[in-house]
Amino acid sequence: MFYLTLPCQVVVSGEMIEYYDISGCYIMRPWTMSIWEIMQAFFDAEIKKMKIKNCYFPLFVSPGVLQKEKDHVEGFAPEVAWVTKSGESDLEVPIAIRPTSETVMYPYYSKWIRGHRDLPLKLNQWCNVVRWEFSNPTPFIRSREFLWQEGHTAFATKMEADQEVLEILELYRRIYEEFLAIPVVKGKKSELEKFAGGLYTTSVEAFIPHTGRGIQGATSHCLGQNFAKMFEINFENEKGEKAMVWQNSWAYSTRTIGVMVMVHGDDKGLVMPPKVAASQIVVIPVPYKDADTKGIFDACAATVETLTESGFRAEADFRDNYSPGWKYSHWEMKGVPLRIEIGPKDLANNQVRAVRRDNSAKIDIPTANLVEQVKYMLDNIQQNLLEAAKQKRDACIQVVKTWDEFIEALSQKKLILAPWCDEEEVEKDVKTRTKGEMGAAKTLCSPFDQPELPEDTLCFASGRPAKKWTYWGRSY
Ligand code: 86X
Repeated sequence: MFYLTLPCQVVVSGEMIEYYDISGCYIMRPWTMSIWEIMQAFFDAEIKKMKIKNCYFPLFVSPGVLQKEKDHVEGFAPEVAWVTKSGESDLEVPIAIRPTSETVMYPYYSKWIRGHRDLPLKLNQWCNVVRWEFSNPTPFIRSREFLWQEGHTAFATKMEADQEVLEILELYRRIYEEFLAIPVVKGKKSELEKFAGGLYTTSVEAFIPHTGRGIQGATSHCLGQNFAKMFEINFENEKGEKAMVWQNSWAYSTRTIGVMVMVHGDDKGLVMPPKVAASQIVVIPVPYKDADTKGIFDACAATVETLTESGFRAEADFRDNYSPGWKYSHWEMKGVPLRIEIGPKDLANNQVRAVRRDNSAKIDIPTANLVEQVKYMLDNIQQNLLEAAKQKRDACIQVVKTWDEFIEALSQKKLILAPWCDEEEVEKDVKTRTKGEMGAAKTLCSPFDQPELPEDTLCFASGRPAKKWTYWGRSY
């Protein structure tokens, strides 16, 4: 099963993850959590600009409420975890742990929304959720507990809901491209792949070149009025008539961090984009036997201070029980974007040596230009990571017109762009026809940015008239 694995050794030796004694549960160490916090600070500020407010609903769900949406819960039921005991005694009624919070929140939306002046209601929560998955657990990508934000909004009109779906999707694109340096495609999910409880689903889709798999990066759903019907979320409109709200929900999770590890990691370990790295620069003293050790250590401390004062995240590794060589490979495994070495020669020349993690380039920087040069290099690393990831991804995109080309591209682990008739049964048929030990092919999304589709183009799978270009592939 190597083709599926996120390099587990890499996240452990990079000090992101520690394994735990419950399968599918992982300890997220500071090197992980600071990435999460940086993305959270960005997203939280952006949604506040959109007048979305934070709240916190309970972790526990009563069985009655969970059953309320039984149509869409039914398929997920095996994944729901239950608390059945307190101490030695059985609970009178078992209590579910939230796998998502629709059933927890919407009864209160029904209570809080009365008239059009109560709308829009725009809430978000940062929390953990539990889904007791049975297929092979993977840190970040498929864990039984994960962190996410879930936004749940209600509007008087579909137009407002439609607009918000895309605004949120744009924030997700920015998290991936501007912070994690991962190129994504924005698009719409097929009827088969959308959230069944909703009207339509949009997503950002990433691609992992070396496994040849697509991965859904985040989703922004328009729920339409389905949940409003189920939970009786009604309001009196301006004309005094009873109306149903239009709802959205949207989420991104700690899975984003797994995508980052897989897209940028290399044979030396993790590669952190500077924008999310807990430490952007590590400063390592390189003392020789007769050298001025104190002078070198002082220069390291001064370097960290200068960089910190200028707003960079920098630290020195002064540990005396490890050699400089050991520290180099340690910080390479952790993926710190920039390493600064200071030895006797550097001290004598009033310079430091900088080594980039992304391309191993070594540059001597005069101490006087330190801040300016480091800023330039970090910006350049951030840009280069995105550019390199884009080139690798684009090299995997294969446009196909026929079934034979499709099968050939699939066997070459390509990200396939094909003209499609948009029929559900055709997608199901593609799934059955591609079933195998590698997993079936499915649609990833229909990109909003559609190439031109000549009028007489046929669907690659059914031979009927094609309606749109769609990305296909195996996925996580
Ligand atoms: C689907 C839908 C939706 C709010 C989002 O994608 C954005 C944030 N939720 C989540 N989904 C479930 O509804 C679900 C339900 C149960 Cl009961 C479950 F055990 C697992 C689930 N997984 C996904």
